[in-house]
Amino acid sequence: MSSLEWINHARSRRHVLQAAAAMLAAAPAWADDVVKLDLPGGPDERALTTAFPEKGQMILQRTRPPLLETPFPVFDRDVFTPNDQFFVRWHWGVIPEQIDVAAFRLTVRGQVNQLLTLSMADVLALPRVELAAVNQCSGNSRGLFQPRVSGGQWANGAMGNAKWTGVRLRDVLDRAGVKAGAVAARFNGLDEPVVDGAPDFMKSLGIDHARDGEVMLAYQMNGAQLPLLNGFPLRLIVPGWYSTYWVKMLNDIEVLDAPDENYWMKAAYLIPDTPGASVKPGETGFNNVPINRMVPRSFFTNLSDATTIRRDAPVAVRGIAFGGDRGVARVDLSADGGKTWLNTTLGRDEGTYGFRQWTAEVRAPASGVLTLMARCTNTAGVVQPSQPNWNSGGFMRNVIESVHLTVREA
Ligand SMILES: Nc1nc2c(c(=O)[nH]1)N[C@H]1C(S)=C(S)[C@@H](COP(=O)(O)O)O[C@H]1N2
Ligand SMILES: [Mo]
Repeated sequence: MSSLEWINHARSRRHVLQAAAAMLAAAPAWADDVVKLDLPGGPDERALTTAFPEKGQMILQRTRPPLLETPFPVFDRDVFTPNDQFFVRWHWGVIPEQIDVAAFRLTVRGQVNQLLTLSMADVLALPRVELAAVNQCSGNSRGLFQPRVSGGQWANGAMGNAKWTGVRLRDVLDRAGVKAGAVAARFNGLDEPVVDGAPDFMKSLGIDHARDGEVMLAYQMNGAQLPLLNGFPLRLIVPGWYSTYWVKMLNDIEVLDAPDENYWMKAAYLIPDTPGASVKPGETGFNNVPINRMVPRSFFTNLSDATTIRRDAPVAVRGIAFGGDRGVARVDLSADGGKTWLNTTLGRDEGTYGFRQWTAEVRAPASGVLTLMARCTNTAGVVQPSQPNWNSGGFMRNVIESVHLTVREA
């Protein structure tokens, strides 16, 4: 899409979003169908919905503000998650239902030489960059925590991979001119708290991180404008970091000369400063730090505990993996409870921070149950743990995933 096409398309799209307005306000939550979930603490099933603007079928967690999860079979189709089935998460219910692109401005202020006010045309005129990256909620898979913790009970679908197109945050900051003594950049979007005095959602990055040339402001996702619910017209992309930092509908950047003490950095999204952010339930005496880099994960996409195979017949096994803040070095598969591991074949490398498909073939030697385990190692040598981590926030869930296949006689 050229810059002019982007702007024209944004204008013509406005009526779609107007229709969305009524929908978001009233939040009709009629269910098309239900999906079975394998969450230890329940619920056992959840509604599937197509009621949200620009979204296809999604798992409905909450209507206002919307929490929509990607149905897991979507991840088997492509390493890029389609925009209309990309998960959605907002903290506060006051979300603009339409954006007047002509009037939209991004402000850069604070410890800068000159205050910047950029229109979308100004943003589109900056050098264009593109990058594949996984957007994963810090609480993805929280519903699998045992003991159970409070918060959105996601299964594994609060993640997605997209090709993001936009501009470097560094280029924007350089235009404003970051002053010596700047320590962080704080990002705020157009959404607002429903109740007076509640903390507006804002996140910060250290100034060197913000200027690393990889952090970007995206105006396109998989070659199309961002869906409204995924942050139209502009959002922050922080490759390799949890998506709490990926501020949507971004319209304000403030360069700070002191660490950010706002609620969302100081009180929320803290993890134990321990290996894998893991502690024992009830444990105390550890430090907390803001959540940050992602860790490697891998998943089966074409097989589940509901799959039946035949003894001795070749079975194609497929999945996706990502390396967290690095690329995927390898994904290994075990059919003997982790005693021996077989190297799987990796699919095309679409970029360090994206999903990588992996494939293998197995045969079940005996009828009964065949358990398969998938384990990702990233290019820094970080390997997935065999035991799941635990913390009271339900953050950073990670474990070598297993599927239990039913094997019947040939
Ligand atoms: N403006 C704004 N940006 C936000 C949030 C929010 O509440 N408001 N939530 C963050 C969190 S916690 C997540 S998981 C991601 C979700 O991105 P998505 O809805 O595009 O999947 O948005 C992030 N950016
Ligand atoms: Mo999140």
